Amino acid sequence: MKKLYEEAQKEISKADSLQQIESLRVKYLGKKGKLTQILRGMGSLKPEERPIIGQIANEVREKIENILTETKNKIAQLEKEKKMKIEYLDITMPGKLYKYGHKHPMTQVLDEIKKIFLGLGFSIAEGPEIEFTYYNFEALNTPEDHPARDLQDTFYITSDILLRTQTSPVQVRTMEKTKPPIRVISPGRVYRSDEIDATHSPVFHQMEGLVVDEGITMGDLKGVLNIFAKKFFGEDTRTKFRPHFFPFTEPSAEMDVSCFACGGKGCRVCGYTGWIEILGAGMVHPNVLKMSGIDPEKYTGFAFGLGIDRITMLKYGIEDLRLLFENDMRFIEQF
Ligand code: 2U9
Repeated sequence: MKKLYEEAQKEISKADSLQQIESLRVKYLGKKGKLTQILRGMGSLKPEERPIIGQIANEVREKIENILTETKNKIAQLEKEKKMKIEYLDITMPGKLYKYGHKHPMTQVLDEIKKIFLGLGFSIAEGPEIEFTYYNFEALNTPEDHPARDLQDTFYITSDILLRTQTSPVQVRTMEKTKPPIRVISPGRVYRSDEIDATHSPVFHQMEGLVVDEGITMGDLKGVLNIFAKKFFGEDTRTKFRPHFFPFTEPSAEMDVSCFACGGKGCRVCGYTGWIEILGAGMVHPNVLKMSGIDPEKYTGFAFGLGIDRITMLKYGIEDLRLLFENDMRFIEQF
């Protein structure tokens, strides 16, 4: 038994894994282990020898158990240290910065403009981008010989169907199906057969507005568009209306705002004029009201239209329209 103990001690001291410890425990102390085998042989001893040998066997078992436990704890500690070394985590390291997406600059501008008009009691109207020629031109008092109707300027699908060149068809459809008072804005994509350059794209974005009710005047037009200009470009913004021509409005005007970059003194942004052209507007032509089933003797209205792409470029000082469509992350991330 002494030899057995020494042998066990030697083997256990060499063990370097928990599995080895377990197999050594089985080898020496298990049911078929070496110590059990010795105890089985006790039958051949003299009766007076048995308790003495039995006691020694118990002592040996206890001692082997002790060194097994001791070594097991040592190995467990070493393994833990090894694991800690491999899995070391520096909790003082700066965290990983997650990239958050955000809205496209043009969407941000459109959201801002929509919010202003929603606050003024307008609602949003939408309609198809593929339109009947009727809604895009005839219903808007744009005659057959108007240059905008030229094949060179408009994408026709058939002679009756085209890609809308303005969002006005949406308002025509609104007038057909709703009785005044009407207060709508119609943001959306529009198409024109233009060559791509720094200020032109065959697809761009517009927002138009329409108000129809009894007693609507040019004063209402100026009042609403003044509020819009101040809310969007800043409270100090002044506006100026210049006469213009559109087939669907009469009288028509273009609105300039005092330059938001220089306040009107003149700078590169406003081409040293102090003013920036922002939108077109006018009183809805009586023919347009009539064609959509609204009595021009009873009702009047005003309408306006602005280019979202252009306003976005102005607001952020973007000099090339193509940047808004290319989605180059180096550009997009700046907004
Ligand atoms: C109806 C009646 C009248 C919409 C209008 C403009 C003036 C205008 C341009 C701005 C820049 C188009 O994107 S742009 O090139 N638009 O100047 N739009 S009045 O007039 C309407 C609309 C609908 C029934």
